[in-house]
Amino acid sequence: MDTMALSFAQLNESIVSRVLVVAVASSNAYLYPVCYCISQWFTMDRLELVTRNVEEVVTMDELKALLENNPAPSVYVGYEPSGNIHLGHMITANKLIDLQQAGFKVTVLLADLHAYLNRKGTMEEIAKIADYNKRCFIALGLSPENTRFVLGSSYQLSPEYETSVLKMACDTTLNRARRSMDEVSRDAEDPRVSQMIYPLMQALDIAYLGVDVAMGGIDQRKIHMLAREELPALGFRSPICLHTPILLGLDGTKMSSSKGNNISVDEPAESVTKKIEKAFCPIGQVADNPVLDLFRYHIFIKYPTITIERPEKFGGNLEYASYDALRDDFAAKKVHPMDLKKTAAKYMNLILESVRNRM
Ligand code: STL
Repeated sequence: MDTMALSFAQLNESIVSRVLVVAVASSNAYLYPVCYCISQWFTMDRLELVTRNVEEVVTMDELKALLENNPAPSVYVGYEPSGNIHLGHMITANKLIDLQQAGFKVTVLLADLHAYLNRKGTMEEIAKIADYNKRCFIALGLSPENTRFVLGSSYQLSPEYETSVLKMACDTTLNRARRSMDEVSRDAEDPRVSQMIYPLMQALDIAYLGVDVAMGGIDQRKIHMLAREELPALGFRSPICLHTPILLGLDGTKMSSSKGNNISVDEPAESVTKKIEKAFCPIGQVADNPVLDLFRYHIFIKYPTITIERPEKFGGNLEYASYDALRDDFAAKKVHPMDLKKTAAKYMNLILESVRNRM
């Protein structure tokens, strides 16, 4: 049974209900009605797990109804294959793992045709990268048995799908398609027709993958709103959307691979430590603090308690069992940025080492 896949960290969180819901939802069909009742009793805990560290839910009422009525709903996230899997991908992967623990069936779309439409390479180049990405996501902790990986081109070239694209192209104004791409496209100044097809296909992916929930970074929200509006006219359901935050880079400015302000899954430990040690982290500042964000979105997800090691003369070690407690002490200047950074580097390297060992 799937409970075996639950880690000690999750058990430590002592939310027994989650374990029960997952165990029950994934056991046998005869138990379904009983389990369904039990799972309802625990809906609140499931909702908490599903929505933690999420920036936006569209809509919360629809999500609550889904959780109440369906012990095994489905969710997908799409990625353009990328040679550089980094902290941003890790945030969505962590969220997918939460969703798996909450009983969701997870699909990861390796959106090779979307990468092509966004002019990221030839289809051959993109196919190799997609394969590497699948290995990365499994190494990041997505269960290979319970995750469906789908290559976009495996269904997006069917006559049915293409007919839907053309139908949606008739229904959607050029202005709307262009605006939906504001946050995601390159060459916003000189957009190609391919970049107008892109959001229509992304909307249709939700329908063709048959998922209840579309997840992505908050930069995907305009495309998701387009999907919610346009899909019903084609006879499909409007999806629930779950948006994770897009964080700043370690230097406190917008993340960008050329600025070296991000961390890759395959980055050597010394480089991770160096980047974190020179990260933006003013004394007592909580807002837009990328080092605190590492604790919130990466470290506390994997480690229920963390220790800040300090010499006795600086007050000795500190232990924290929640992000909020650490954040409050940092805000009160009880934790110095240098100690916060050293601790972040230690835990990030432990996390990344275990990822690398699984690749
Ligand atoms: C990017 C960066 C990123 C997300 C995406 C692309 C998402 C692409 C996508 C494509 C098709 C879908 C869903 C998502 O159905 O963070 O360049």
